[in-house]
Amino acid sequence: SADECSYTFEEYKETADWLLAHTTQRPKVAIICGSGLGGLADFLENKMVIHYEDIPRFPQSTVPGHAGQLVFGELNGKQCVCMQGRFHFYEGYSSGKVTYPVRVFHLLGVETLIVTNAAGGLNPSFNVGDIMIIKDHINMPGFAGQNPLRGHNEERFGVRFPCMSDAYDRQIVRLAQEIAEEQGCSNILHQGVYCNLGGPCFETIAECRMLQTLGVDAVGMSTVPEVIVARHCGLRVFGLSLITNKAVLDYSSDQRANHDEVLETTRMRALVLQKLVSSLLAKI
Ligand code: 6GU
Repeated sequence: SADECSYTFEEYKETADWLLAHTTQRPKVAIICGSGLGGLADFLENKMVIHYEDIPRFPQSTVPGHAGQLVFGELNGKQCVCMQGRFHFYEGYSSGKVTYPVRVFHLLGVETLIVTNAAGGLNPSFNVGDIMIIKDHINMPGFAGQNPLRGHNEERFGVRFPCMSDAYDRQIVRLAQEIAEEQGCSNILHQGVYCNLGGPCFETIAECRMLQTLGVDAVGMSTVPEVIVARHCGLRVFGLSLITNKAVLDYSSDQRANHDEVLETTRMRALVLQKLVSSLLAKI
């Protein structure tokens, strides 16, 4: 169905066991790289690359230009696994497919999930190219019943009614803030609320105004389903949004949200974001 995690425990297990048999690496951290931010995986040492199409039961990437591979390796001395290419709901994947890798990571022994994304800035104090630590989220599709945990609850992953008031690990947020100060990039770093919409349309002006009224600082089309499934199975979560453009809030503006601007900003700032994640890894 469109929104259920309809896989059996054994299916996730089969994928995880296959991966455990095909690499000797045992990462404790998984990183899901957002659009234009997959370059992080290129910095891994002792890399082992596995294409999604070679992994049993793993969802397949269909979008040209998305790498579609898991990269195992060491970043700043820490073993990790990176998803280069994530699955988005707007591509037609069910939220069960979007979040499939998260449960596989859990079965691999991963304890911490780091998520990155490109997002539109709604907070007027945010500039294009700034980075926002996700301190909380609004799962907008959830208001209409679209939740990745809808359907049968697999108790081996987690409880029926998981708490979400501590979704984003506050200790890691503090560490990231400290590192940003050390690296001299705290002037472009904020904390805020991320809201996901289904996409693929960018928001109307009325929708942006509504989101701003609701206390949203950045808006995007990803991340929250993976975070919900990660928290359900007990992973610690840390998230970063790169503000790639400012959401349009004014009818007299001739700005238009577009994907080229998103990609241009990720090219400009990917290294700063990658450096932050890399330094953080050494400390978690
Ligand atoms: Cl303005 N909106 C959404 N939904 N996603 C985005 C974005 C805006 N900018 C980057 N990703």
